[in-house]
Amino acid sequence: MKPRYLLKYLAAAGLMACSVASQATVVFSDNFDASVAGLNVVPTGWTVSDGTVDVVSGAFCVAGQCVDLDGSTGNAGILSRDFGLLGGVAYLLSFDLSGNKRGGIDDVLVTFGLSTLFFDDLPASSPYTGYTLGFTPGSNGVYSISFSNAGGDNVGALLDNVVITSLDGGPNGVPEPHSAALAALALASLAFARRSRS
Ligand SMILES: [Ca+2]
Ligand SMILES: [Ca+2]
Ligand SMILES: [Ca+2]
Repeated sequence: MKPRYLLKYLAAAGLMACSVASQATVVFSDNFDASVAGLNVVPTGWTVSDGTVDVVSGAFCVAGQCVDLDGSTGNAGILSRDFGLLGGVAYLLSFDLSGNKRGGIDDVLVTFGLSTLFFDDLPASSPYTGYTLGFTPGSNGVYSISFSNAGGDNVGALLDNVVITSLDGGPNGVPEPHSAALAALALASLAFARRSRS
């Protein structure tokens, strides 16, 4: 394909990827079912800092596997993950959280970018409930979600089904295709400019 046609093709593809008005779009989801189960393991794709978490299964979970936010080392970890998000786009984090089912209470701090949600004295008997936390970045950048169980008695709150959706209101809520399309456009423009000059 000649560069100018390639450029037109990429431009059209880029515009399609960038300008489709989005309803709520799932940007990320993890039900932890693909992680390796075990004590003091790091769920696939996540980071655990300042302590440990467990990946457990069965009756502790909504389905399949889930995360016990207090591992088995006497020091509850911080489960986190980074995302490239677009400024001005409203995102919504949703997740299912349950008390630990084995007695006692837990405090859990959830963050999404600059937004926070704190569970004070979540009792063991608290059933799985869906919670949401919204965040609209002021500018394009890398932002984190994190789940932090206080204390360290090896029995923590249980987490399953973490989902991030982009809500209507931005030019495009899906970060990766957008930046990939822009990068492709930039490369094509560069190639085209080089070709034109020679
Ligand atoms: Ca699960
Ligand atoms: Ca544990
Ligand atoms: Ca606990």
